[in-house]
Amino acid sequence: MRRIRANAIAILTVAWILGTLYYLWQDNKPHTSPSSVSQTRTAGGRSHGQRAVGRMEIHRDDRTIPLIVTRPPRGEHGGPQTGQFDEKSYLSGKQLKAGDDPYREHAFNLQESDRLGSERTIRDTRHYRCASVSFDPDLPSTSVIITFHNEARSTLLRTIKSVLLRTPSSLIQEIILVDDFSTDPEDCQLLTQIPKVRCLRNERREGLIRSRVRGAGVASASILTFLDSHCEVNTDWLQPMLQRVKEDHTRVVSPIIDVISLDNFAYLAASADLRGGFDWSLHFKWEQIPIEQKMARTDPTQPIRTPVIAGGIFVMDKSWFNHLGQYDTHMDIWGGENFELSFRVWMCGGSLEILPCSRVGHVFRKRHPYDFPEGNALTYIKNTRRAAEVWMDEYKQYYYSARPSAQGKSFGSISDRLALRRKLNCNSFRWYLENVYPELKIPEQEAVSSMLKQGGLCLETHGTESLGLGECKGSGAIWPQSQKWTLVEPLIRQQDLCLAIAAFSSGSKVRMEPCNPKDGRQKWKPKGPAFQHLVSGLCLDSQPPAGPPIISQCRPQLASQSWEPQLLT
Ligand code: UD2
Ligand code: MN
Repeated sequence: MRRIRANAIAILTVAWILGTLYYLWQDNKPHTSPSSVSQTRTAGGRSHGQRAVGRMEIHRDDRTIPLIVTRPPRGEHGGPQTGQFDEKSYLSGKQLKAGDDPYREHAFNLQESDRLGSERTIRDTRHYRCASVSFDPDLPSTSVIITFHNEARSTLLRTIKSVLLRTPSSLIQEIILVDDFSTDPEDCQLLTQIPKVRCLRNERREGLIRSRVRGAGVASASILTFLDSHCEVNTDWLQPMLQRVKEDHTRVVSPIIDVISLDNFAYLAASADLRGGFDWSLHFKWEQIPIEQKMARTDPTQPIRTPVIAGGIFVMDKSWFNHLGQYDTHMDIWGGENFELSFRVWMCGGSLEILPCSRVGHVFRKRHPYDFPEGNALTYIKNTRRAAEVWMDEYKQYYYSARPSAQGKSFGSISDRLALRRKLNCNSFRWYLENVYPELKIPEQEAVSSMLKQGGLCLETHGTESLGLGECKGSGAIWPQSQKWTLVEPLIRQQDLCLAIAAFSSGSKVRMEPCNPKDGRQKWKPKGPAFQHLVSGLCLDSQPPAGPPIISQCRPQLASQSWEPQLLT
């Protein structure tokens, strides 16, 4: 028995080795029709006629683990053609001095980044099925816009080179660098020796928002692609995004953002099950795709709808960008613009998605390596306040509750943005919450204490059970407990006691009982100036005025059903 098992294992092993060798041979076989270059490009990347190193992959669950990684041959897709650019002298012009803290200037390990060089092999982190997705042969080209303020030369250069090396050159119209008043103008200027690279320099620090708008303003392609200045794009990152935007110009699309370690610059695959979300303080976070959507995803190459984007890496049609009002250029330096753009896109007729077959690496940092002229906190508050004031309607109250320090801070005029919102005829924030982000929990309504006034009289308790109308006895913040009511839907309460009906029929008395939110006899909702009992549909009525209140058919225009809550300050 044991012998048979051993033989079976040996046979399987030999078959596996032979299979592998055959696979490698197939993969290395010279392609027969170089003339068919770029007839159809697949996300697999190598169009016909290109030389490839052998590759073998293990497919496990939804991950692809290449054992032998393909190295893009120089000039893949016709790049990199770095022209007259002298890379060595560019990089050596700025290098870490012995003994310097490698994290100090950029909040990542500069020494490690410098050591890596500008071209390196990274793992293709896409799901293996992405390699067989095909794209239109006539995808539009794009202008890539990269803004930066004092970026490290080695990361900036690697961002640019990865774009030139890993993208079919016909798809890159130009790379527009916006130097946001970095200390050394040459960081940007010298890079224009690389074909397709343009450089704009701000004459003063503008921040990433106005810098991007400036870059977009000079872009000559019909599609804009924004990147941070410390990215590395992965195999065939651009085609899935151009395809989606070409099909529908109102889509704004992002890649999955992989992680480049800030310590050793390892390129790490990010989870493919995440989308962008936020809490009421307008703090961005990655969150799991809701379970129902996850279950419904049979095809891992399909787009993921996202309520917000992280902000730095996305592709958008240029006329759609302009039509929707670009960015709020009164936002400064960094932060908040991703919410403003995301709300605007969804509420004004577009959509946001993450494309799992597009991967771009980014160095996520723990702190900002640059200064904020007005201070980091104030700037974030100003920017997010502008987003909340323009787009969040009555829900902005939850932003202020979650970020009390925002109250009273200046945020400039928003009249232009409000006019834009009216002109574009955008949906309400409530629509956004219901249709795009129903998972965002709306905080419980805060308990409000008030008097319930009717004419000159107030609803009051007599002892623990009975109720009636009495002369209002208080002023300012000082009111007797017997006349103080707290409205927390569906309850109308006074400490631990709640307004309850005795029976469900018209004319039934109303009295006080220990609160129990599950008891149908205690549930009320406002109906104009009246309070309607939820189950019976009848309204709280003070007739006859001498006795306890009752419930009767709702006629909120009746004085005896009209309760005027008067907030206590
Ligand atoms: C994330 C976004 C970033 C932006 C930000 C919110 C990603 C990968 N990154 O922050 O793009 O949406 O959230 O605002 O989604 N920069 C300037 N001028 C400045 C400050 C920054 O040009 O005054 C540049 C900077 O060099 C970089 C880009 O703006 O290229 C984004 O800044 P970051 O990398 O510090 O922001 P990050 O990735 O923490
Ligand atoms: Mn960044």
